[in-house]
Amino acid sequence: MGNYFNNIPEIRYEGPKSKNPMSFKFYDPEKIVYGKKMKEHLPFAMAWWHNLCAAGTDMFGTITADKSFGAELGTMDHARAKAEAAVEFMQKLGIEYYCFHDVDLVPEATDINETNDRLDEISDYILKLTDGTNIKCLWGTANMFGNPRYMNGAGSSNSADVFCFAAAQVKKALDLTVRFGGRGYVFWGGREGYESLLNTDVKFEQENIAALMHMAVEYGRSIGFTGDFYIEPKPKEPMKHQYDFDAATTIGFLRQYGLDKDFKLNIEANHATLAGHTFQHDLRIAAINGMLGSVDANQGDYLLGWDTDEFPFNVYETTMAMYEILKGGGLTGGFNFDAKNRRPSNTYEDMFYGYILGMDTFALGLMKAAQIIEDGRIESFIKERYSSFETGIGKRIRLGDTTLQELSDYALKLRTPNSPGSGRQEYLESIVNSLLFGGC
Ligand code: XUL
Ligand code: CO
Repeated sequence: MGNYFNNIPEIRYEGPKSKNPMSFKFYDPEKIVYGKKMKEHLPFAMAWWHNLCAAGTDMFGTITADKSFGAELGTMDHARAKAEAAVEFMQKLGIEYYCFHDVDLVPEATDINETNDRLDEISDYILKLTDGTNIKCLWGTANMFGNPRYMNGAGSSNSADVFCFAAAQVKKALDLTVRFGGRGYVFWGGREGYESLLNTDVKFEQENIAALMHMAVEYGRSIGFTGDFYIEPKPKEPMKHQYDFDAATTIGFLRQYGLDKDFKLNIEANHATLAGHTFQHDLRIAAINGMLGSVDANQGDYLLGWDTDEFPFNVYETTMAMYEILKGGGLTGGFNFDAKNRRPSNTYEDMFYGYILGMDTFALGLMKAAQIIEDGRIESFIKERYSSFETGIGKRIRLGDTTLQELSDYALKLRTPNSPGSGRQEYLESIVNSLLFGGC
C-alpha cells in the first residue's frame, strides 16, 4: 500500500446520522438488500483516468489539483506512483475494481513498441501491488481518441494505417485486461462519428468499425477472455455526431453486424442525458434487449450540454436506475465512477468525498429501488394497466392468433371503445416520494 493518503482513515459505514465526512452514511457493504449483500449488488470501480490522471484542466485553464503523487509528471516513476496511490485509495474505500485506458497507466511514447514495453512493465507492477488484495479489473479499454492520429476516427478512420494502430492498441489493451482478470472490455467511440457528410462515407466507416470489433472478439476469445465486450453509447462530444448515439442505436448496430452475442452495453448516465434520454430510459432499453452490461456511474448537469462527469448526487435518478437494474436482473459488469471532482475541489480529501458521495448515492438508490419493488404498488398498477390483453381479443393479439380483418370487425361491432383508463402518473410519483421520504 502507498503512503499518499496518510491523513485519511479507512472509510467505514457509520449510518445516516454520522457527521463524520470520512464515513459512509448509506453504503453498508455487508447489509442484505433484496436478497444480496450491498457490495454484491454494487461492484464499484475506480476510473484510473479521472481519479489519478485528471487534474482540473478545462478549455480555459490549467491544472488545479496536484496528481503528481510526488513523482515527475509523464515518467514511469509517476506511472508507478499512480498505481500505488490507486491501491491505497481503493483499499481505504473498500472498492474492489478499477477501469483503465491503456494510456492512463503509462505515458504514451512516440513509438508504439516503447508504449507497449512500458505497459508490460506497469502491468507487472500493478499485479504485484494487487497480489493478496481483493482488487481486480472491471474493464479495460484502449484510448483511441486522444492521439492526433485518431483525428479522423479509429475504426472509422479513412487511413488504413491508422486502422492498424487502433487494432494494435485494442490487442494490447485486451492482453492487459486478460492479465488483470477483467470482467469486460469497452469500446467507447469518441472519434467514431463525423463532423460533415460532405467528406464521410458512413456505411464504409460503420462496416470498418464492425470489422475491428469482430477481430477483437476473435482475438479476445483466443487468449482466454470470457467476459463481455461492451459498447458505451454517447451521442456527441468530442464529435458532432457519434455513431453509438444511444442504447437503441447501438443495439441496432450490434445486431446488424452480428456482434450481439459477444457485446452488451456500458450505459453512462451523463451520455444518456446528452442523447435526450434519462439514464433509466437507456437502462430499460438495454435490459429489455438482453444487453444490460455495465454502468458508468456519474451524472450530468441539466443546464449544460456537455459531459460534466459529476459524481452522482441525485437520489431520484439512482433510485430509478437501480429499479431498472434490479428488475433487469443486475449487471454482468459493475458501477464504474466515470466521474471527476469539480475543478475547485482540488485536494486529496475531495477525491475521497467524491467517491463517498457516489457510493452513498447508489446505496440509497439500491435500498429505495428495492423498497419500490417490494412495495409492489407500481408493478401491480402496470400489470393492471395492460390487463385487457390477458383475456379475450387482447389475449389473442398477444398470441399472434388473429388478423387485421378480425380486429377490424371487432372494432366496428363495438362502435366506440371504453376509455383505456387513467395513466395515474401523479399517484405513482406520490408513491415514489412516500417510499423515498416516508421515514422523515
Ligand atoms: C467519455 C467516456 C470515456 C469512456 C471510456 O465520455 O465516458 O471515459 O468511459 O473510454
Ligand atoms: Co464513460
